[in-house]
Amino acid sequence: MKIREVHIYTHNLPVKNGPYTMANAEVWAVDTTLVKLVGSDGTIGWGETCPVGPTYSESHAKGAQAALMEIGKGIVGANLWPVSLNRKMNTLLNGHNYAKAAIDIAAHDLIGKSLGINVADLLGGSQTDIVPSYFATGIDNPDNIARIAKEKLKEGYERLQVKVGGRPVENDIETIRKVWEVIQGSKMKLAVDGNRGWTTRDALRVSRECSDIPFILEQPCNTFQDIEKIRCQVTHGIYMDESSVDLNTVISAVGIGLVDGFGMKVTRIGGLQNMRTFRDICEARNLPHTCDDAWGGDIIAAACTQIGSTVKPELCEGVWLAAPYIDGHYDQKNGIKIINGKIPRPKGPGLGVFPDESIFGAPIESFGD
Ligand code: 0XW
Ligand code: MG
Repeated sequence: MKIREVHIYTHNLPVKNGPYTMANAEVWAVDTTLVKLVGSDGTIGWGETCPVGPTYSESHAKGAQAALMEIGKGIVGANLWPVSLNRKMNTLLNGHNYAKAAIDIAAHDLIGKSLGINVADLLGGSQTDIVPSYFATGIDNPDNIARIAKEKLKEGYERLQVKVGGRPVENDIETIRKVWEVIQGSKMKLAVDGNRGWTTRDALRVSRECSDIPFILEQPCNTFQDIEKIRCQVTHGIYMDESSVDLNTVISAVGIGLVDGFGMKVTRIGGLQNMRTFRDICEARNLPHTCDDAWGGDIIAAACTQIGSTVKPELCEGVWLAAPYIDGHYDQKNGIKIINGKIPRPKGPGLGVFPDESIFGAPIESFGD
């Protein structure tokens, strides 16, 4: 099957009860970018990419739009099967995984809808229809974060990611200690996410001073090299998030035993085709990982949930969704929700969601017929 039309849309998503804060970002609203593909048989598929502001990682909304404008014309008439399509996109633009991901996701949705197959099955088969999620806090004072930990534990979440960095490290240590007082003895797993915000000096201090608390350190410092520097000096496991920019970097990190797992974003790695390769590399080395994205509505949430459901359950660290921070859904009926810390997987064809495109207005660009 071939691509007949490509349409690009943008849509503003205000952050409910904003801002969302991380070591390197304070986000009040984001612009998401949507791709609608029409196949040669008239079937429609949707993709989405939504950087959480311009400072979280090397992606931003206008970059996604520009990259998609660059690629759009060249993929009209291209083969929809994901391996061919990704190779084609790479002949049209170097890099820009996070933009290509929207096309790759739309292609998976379209193929699934055309064949009447759910995307989880296209990706190898789901292991569960109830996918575990995890809650990520923002940056706040230790008592507030401990209160959120208590609340989320009660709601049924089995994993909590506490944001740190971008402030005196003593506040981070106090936050970790107060959260641990709340969740100690429960089933809740703890991740401490620096979002690149600590120096290696700070990361070493936190690991030393909290050596009695079991948590993993997620992207504590800015670079791959920073992680290499602290790797043998910390007692906590390390997960890489922002630095795992492509499959090549993932292979390098896995190959030298740099990390104990990953916080992974579907769009950063280039979409569902690359994500399934990433999933299989992790399974070969027994490495746990999440299946997230930085932000976005029902389309990206469905993509994360579908691939998350195919991960070996022991290695699945959860699927994070921006849904709690977004008012409304693109698909009122099948929109993705978190219930008691878990996500019921939509089982319809393709991604299992059918966006109401009137929400997005007119396309900013269209290619094809
Ligand atoms: C918690 N997240 C998955 C959502 C925000 O975009 C940041 C991200 C992370 O783990 O860094
Ligand atoms: Mg992270």
